Amino acid sequence: MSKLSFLNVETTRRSLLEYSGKIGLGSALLSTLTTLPFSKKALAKSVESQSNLTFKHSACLVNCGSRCALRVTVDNDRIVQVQPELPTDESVFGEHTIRPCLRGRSNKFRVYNPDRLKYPMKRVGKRGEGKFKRISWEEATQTIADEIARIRSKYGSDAIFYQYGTGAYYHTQGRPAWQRLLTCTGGYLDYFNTYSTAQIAKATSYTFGKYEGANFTQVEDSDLVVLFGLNLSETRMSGGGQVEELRRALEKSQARVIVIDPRYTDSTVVGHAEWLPIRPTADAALVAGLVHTMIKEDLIDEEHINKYAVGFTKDTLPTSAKANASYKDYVLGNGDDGIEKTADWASDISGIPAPRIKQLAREIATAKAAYICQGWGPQRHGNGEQTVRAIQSLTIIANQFGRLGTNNGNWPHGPKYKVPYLPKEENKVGIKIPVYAWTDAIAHPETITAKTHDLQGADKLNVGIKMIVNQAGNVLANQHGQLSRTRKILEDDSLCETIIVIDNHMTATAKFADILLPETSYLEASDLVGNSHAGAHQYMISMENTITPMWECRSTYDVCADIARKLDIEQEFTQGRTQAQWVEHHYEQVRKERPHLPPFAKVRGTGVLDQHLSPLSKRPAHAEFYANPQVNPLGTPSGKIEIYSEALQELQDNWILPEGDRIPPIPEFLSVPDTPWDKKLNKKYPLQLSGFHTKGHAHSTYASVGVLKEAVPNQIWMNPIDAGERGIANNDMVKVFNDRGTVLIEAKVTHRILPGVTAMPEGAWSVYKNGIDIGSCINAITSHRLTPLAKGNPQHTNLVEIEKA
Ligand SMILES: Nc1nc2c(c(=O)[nH]1)N[C@H]1C(S)=C(S)[C@@H](COP(=O)(O)OP(=O)(O)OC[C@H]3O[C@@H](n4cnc5c(=O)[nH]c(N)nc54)[C@H](O)[C@@H]3O)O[C@H]1N2
Ligand SMILES: Nc1nc2c(c(=O)[nH]1)N[C@H]1C(S)=C(S)[C@@H](COP(=O)(O)OP(=O)(O)OC[C@H]3O[C@@H](n4cnc5c(=O)[nH]c(N)nc54)[C@H](O)[C@@H]3O)O[C@H]1N2
Ligand code: SF4
Ligand SMILES: [Mo]
Repeated sequence: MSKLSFLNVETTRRSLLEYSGKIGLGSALLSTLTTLPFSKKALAKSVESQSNLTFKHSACLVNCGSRCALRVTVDNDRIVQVQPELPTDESVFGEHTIRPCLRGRSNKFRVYNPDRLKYPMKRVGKRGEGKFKRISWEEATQTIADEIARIRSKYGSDAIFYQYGTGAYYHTQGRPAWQRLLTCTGGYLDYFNTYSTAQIAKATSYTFGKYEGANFTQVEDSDLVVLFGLNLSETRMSGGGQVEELRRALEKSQARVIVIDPRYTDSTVVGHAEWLPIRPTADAALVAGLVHTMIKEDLIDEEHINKYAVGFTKDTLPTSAKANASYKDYVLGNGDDGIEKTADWASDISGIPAPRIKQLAREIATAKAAYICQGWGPQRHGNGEQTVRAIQSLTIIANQFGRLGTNNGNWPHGPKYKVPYLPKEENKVGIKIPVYAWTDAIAHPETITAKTHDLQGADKLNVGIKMIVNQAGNVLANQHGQLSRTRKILEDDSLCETIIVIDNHMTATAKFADILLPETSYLEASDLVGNSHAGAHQYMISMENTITPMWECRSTYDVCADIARKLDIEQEFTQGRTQAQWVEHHYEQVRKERPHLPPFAKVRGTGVLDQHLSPLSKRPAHAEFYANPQVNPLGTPSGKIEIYSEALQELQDNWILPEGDRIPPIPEFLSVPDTPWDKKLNKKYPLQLSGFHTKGHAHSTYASVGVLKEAVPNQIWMNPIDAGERGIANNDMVKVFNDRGTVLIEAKVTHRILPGVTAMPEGAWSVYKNGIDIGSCINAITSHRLTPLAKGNPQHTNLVEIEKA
């Protein structure tokens, strides 16, 4: 059986032999085929010529940061298998060319999953109950057109919210199609921030002006790599993406790798790295401890720091600052809190032994070129902005900034291959809420203002959200914090009156739809897409539907064009083009810039096109600024790196913050709610719980695929000490709870996590029964509290108790 798995894991030997007879494969060839690795070009060619199987080219469009091409074997309009593309002469990484991970390769099971949405439906039961009735596309599109018109005239266009959603990165259908439709008909209430990077994006603008980071190819010239909560082995898994880039660079430089993470991650294992286990939210304290040692042991060059940064020493503070407000004063105990940030102090908070902190300070400060980087887990916390700015500041303080082999503390976005998207018109509403505040924008719109929520484009909200268009997203009932609260708000259909959901599967969010539409899955769709942002490897993919769309699934381009016709704006929406014509139009736009490309007819549906490594791949972060800070200032008010930010102090003075929230001008360690420093709550809930992104799924996408669930079960990681105290053994079912809810999940008892700390993958499918999430979805117990500066999501900051179920 295992040898036969090349065709179909569900195929028996007998059926395969019958099948091979039908398609004319000799048994000798068949046995060769089923034993040899299939990535051999010649062999594949011979198969193509001798059989009736066809090979089609698609892509995995999920939001994992990578973008993998898929080579799909099809028999009689049926997907037989999904594999990596074959290497070509262009392949940047040779055999490792854009190699899809386990999720991409499981696509057959995602396409044929029993939970697929098949027909348009409308809700018949109570909102959220999940009872639907099949309707025609005609009725569905007419209802949506009517609702758009009704909500606009009754409440205004700012009552229509276009919800966050990252399930599919199409260029000519999906999200761009809905955005085009909604902007053509008067606009919508928009959001700023993402669930991914709210804290780091905002905080970075105060340190550096704009977000950038040095590609991992930089590591070729490093002797030390320090990764704060960066787990590329799970979060950037493509063979053509960042995990491969870092591996190759390390092979060249042989740099030592240190990973600072509450968990001993796959990246730590694979990178032969040293693991420094840290308590969640404690990174800014660790950094202060490191800088303390560097100051005390005379390992820093103040003149060099002051050339590039403001706020490390007194004499570079702006005149508005208090005399003792510098970062150096904070570290040495001269700041307002009067506490010296010794290694012992940092050890008490972070859990890392003081001698190791001192040694790490020496290692970083004396490295020839240290590449310092952070994932986005460290910032998805209540004090994430502080963590971000502390790690960024460390790079210039330790003189590990600007030179070859160094970085600015940020996870790099690789340069994208620019493939156009369906254009959207100007959004006439012009108002943006922080994305994590959408529940409040439904239930308490009057509380959302510029000074409380950083509301953009207006001082306050008008009526709030009355209609949601939810395309390829599962935040309504799976991916947002404190789901019990979210569900209650959505169940009340007098608040948000209309919810449109477009998905492939019957998700928790789909159950909250009033109108539920089935879209084609990746393998049923045609488009021209660029590489994502993961790595210096650039390319585009021409994908063509590998099978005929099943049931009544349709492309949202066609659906939106139907709605546009009903609203009398079809011509405006389509500009006279079909989706296929838009795809060709986009290709021709690319070809204008890259005349070496062949005509579209030659490459349509052929998969990966125009692979190359970005010429920017060897540039250190902010290289021009480093070379000449006077001539090439940063985008900050001072033009320098702002360790002290006057603009942040102004926000602290002018914004209305909830009690206990602070926005300090320097990257201090802040103890925030739901951490061990929240003493009262910590007594009741003694364990920290952090989330993580698992290789088993990309958020909730792929999370219902059976083979993946078996390969990578959703489990809560617990240290044997914590498990032992609670009589919990490995693989026991446990209840994880706090005041916000209860989750049922299997325990993974392991030394790979610190005592006192637990961790759960995010993205498991939420299933509520009697008030308990029996689907192991972490968001039953996460918080919806906004972070102080970014107004972002602190979904990794939680306190819980655990008991055997
Ligand atoms: N397989 C897979 N890949 C994905 C995704 C997915 O769901 N599945 N999601 C994609 C998306 S949209 C995004 S935004 C990115 C997310 O990428 P990240 O946000 O970086 O991923 P996380 O797993 O949340 O966090 C990374 C690591 O940080 C650690 N960590 C948590 N808290 C702390 C802390 O306080 N300090 C330190 N030092 N470490 C901490 C976690 O244990 C984890 O190992 O990944 C992308 N890639
Ligand atoms: N507790 C906790 N919560 C988190 C996070 C965390 O770290 N911890 N991470 C946050 C982050 S970084 C992110 S980016 C968000 C992600 O949250 P979402 O953007 O909601 O991502 P998914 O959960 O993958 O939901 C995507 C949906 O798109 C659907 N889909 C896939 N392909 C298609 C398609 O071709 N067409 C259509 N119409 N639908 C499709 C999938 O079935 C799925 O329902 O989650 C956030 N939530
Ligand atoms: S999930 Fe990401 S890494 Fe895996 S196949 Fe899809 S795009 Fe590639
Ligand atoms: Mo994300």
